[in-house]
Amino acid sequence: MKTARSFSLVTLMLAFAHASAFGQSNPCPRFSAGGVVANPPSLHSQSGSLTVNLSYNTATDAEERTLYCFTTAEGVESPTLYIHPGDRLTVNVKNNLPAPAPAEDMQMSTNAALACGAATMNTASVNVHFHGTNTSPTCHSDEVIHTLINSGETFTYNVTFPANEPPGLYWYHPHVHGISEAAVLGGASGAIMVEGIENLQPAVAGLPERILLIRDQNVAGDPTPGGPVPSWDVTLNYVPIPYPALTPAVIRMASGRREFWRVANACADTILNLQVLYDGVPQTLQLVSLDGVPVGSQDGTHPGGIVPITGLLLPPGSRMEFILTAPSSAVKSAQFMTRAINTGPDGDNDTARTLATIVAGATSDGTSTVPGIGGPQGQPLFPDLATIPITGQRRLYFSENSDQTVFYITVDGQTPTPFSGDNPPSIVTTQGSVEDWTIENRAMENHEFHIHQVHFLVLSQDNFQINGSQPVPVIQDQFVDMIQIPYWDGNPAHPYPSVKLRLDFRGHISGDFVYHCHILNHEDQGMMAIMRVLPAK
Ligand SMILES: [Cu+2]
Repeated sequence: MKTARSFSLVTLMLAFAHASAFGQSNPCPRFSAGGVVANPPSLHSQSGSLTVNLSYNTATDAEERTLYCFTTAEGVESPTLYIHPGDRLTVNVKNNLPAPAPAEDMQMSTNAALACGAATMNTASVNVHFHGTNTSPTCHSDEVIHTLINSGETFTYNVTFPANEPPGLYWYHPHVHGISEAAVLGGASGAIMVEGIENLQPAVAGLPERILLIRDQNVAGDPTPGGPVPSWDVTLNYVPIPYPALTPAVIRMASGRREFWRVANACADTILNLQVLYDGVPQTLQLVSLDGVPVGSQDGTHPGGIVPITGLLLPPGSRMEFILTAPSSAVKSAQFMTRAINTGPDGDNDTARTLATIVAGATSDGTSTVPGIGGPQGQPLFPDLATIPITGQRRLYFSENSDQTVFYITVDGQTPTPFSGDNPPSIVTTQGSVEDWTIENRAMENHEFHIHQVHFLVLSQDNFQINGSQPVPVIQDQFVDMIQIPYWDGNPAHPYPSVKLRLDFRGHISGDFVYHCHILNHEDQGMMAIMRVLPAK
């Protein structure tokens, strides 16, 4: 097949780029700037299960940046894990990082009974979060509060996906509080693909499938951000777009052909606002899915629908999947880009960058292929949520201390407290509840709300315009697991920007969920809290 052959050629070219950049010994190889983008390697479940052995490694690149990565025994880095709804995903994680000095050990929790894996945390600790998945937060599943895998240790995850997990793009990354930003900036992340989207969104069946993970990393030399200097560099499937040259990566598409793009903002900190331009004109992206949930499928009465958009703000952690028609031969220049973000007076410098130049030719390079229609549509995970009576309402807010060294997410009326695994849950509810949460931003920079274990329905986006921000129309009434609340302008006469979300705890999952800002620098500095979902009696 043409697709398969072109993929292997690209793989060979990229393998050469690896070797020339680092030699054979670097366990976390990265591509050279200007490289051709190819899908990550993939592993597929069979007969209801997928078992993966991943080692956690570190290296230092030529710019003295610390890299981190998950690799298989064969040296496959950050594989995409393809599973079906209802499958069991087993991940055996071996931490290959060198042991730090004993003085670095910190107590993760003072309650030894809560330990999951190692009891003390240090700078070499790791764990794994299965972002967006509606899986259990128990030890050996999607648990991040107490799970620690330390240097030399091996730990097994057995994650059972529900039979009604929405098909789409999810991702995995380390989530040890205090060092999650460093691990994700280091590149230790990969995609999880829950299969079957073609049965809910038939328009994608048989199309070339392009998986794109946008990551961030420190800018070489650590220049002070501002003006043209971004707070972080970004990479596209490990092809860097480094400041100051900002050389874009290359995406090779078959001229005029449609592709299914599955894009994750796998950045630790960088907010993206993605567009595709042909000769300067924003192209229509046929939006298929947000955060792993097919758009228009939420009410359970129809499988899905396509929403045309010309771009989308994508918070860290978020995913968008869309159909894009490749440029015709008449197009002179084509770019996949992120626009600049207004993050607020106290925010980061997330600058505009061309991520890739799109080159249209005879073949679609570096892609795989979406299967044909054939499987079941599955049952909706969140039936009737828009119309069901709610059982409670809450108000939460993001805030920071005056010198921006401590970050909080607080239930209104409680005392702002930075996260600790020893904190009691800030919210307690019971399985079966349906709650509306208003989340305000009382800080002068953008924050990005995420909760583990469940998606939420976006009911409203309020007071965004006080600082010139705009609500994001396409996420209204959709299920997502990430939402940005833009910054407050500091004017006491102005209301706080806020969102109203409906959360569904009727599912099969109980236990301690965490919610936090997905700018991981903020999460590491305290902007996370625990909610406890008690099992239904
Ligand atoms: Cu934040």
